Amino acid sequence: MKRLLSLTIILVSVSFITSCSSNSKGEKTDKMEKVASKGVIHITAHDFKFSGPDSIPSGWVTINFTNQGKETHFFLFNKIPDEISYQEYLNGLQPPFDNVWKALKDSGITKSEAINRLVAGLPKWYGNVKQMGGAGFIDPGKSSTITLKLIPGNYEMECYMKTSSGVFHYALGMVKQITVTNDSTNITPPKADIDITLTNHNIENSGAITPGKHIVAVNFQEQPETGMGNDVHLVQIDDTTDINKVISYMDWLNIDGLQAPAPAHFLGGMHEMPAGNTAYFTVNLKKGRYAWISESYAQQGMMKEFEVD
Ligand SMILES: [Cu+2]
Repeated sequence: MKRLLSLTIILVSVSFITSCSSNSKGEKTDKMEKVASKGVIHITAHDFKFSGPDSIPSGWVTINFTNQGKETHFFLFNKIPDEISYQEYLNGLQPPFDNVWKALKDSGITKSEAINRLVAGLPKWYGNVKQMGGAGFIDPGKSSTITLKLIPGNYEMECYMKTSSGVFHYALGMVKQITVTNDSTNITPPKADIDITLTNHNIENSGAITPGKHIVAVNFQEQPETGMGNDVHLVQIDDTTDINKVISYMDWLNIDGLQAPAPAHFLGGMHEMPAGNTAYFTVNLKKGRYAWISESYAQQGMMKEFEVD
């Protein structure tokens, strides 16, 4: 039986790729490579495409992710199995996800039926796809800096938020091929002052959460053998926030899941990585209420509310 790893991820993977935009690409790539060689990469989200380098070094990499769009975005890195090409990856994953999403939306199939259909429709190599982290959900106009350790290979990067009419962002062009090269950065991981540990399926944290800037370490202690992975996002809660709407929003299999408009403000986070990895993201907190929340398991209680004062 196939591993239904992050469905989520896959999801993402798909479709109509817009090829990288043409203008002064050589010059741009050159510039990006210089930046990348120092271990700091800049990736920008627009409605609906990513701009950033085509190749980045392996090892510890710091990525500054800016959302210049009007919608909530994120990115997730999927390491493509060695035996297939980027195009085969997209071609293999797009139809099952498209079909299942259409059936959920138009025919009202149940979520468990949707998962069964996905498992049946996914290519054999799907179990060899590795989700390798990425910047969590982030509001328009905001940016987030993450640091994570990448291994060389061929990657796909995607955003699978949905527009208000239920179209995945990847289908509109938010998908990009990235090569992680053998050249390694010399940077070391940052020193975190907040630690989060993710297990099946709980969020624990330590370290004083005060107003101001923090570096959050996310320890992927456990990941499920099958099903979707554990990740964490930071959501801001105020008196107008309907927390049940937020919980429902986190799961793409819900009709309103990941669909614009977002029911709250999202401030970044870290997508799933294999167990044993640690990755980092920065936050700048003001006084107020927040929650660490999981994408796939929020409905099972994988969230933790807290107050900054
Ligand atoms: Cu997006």
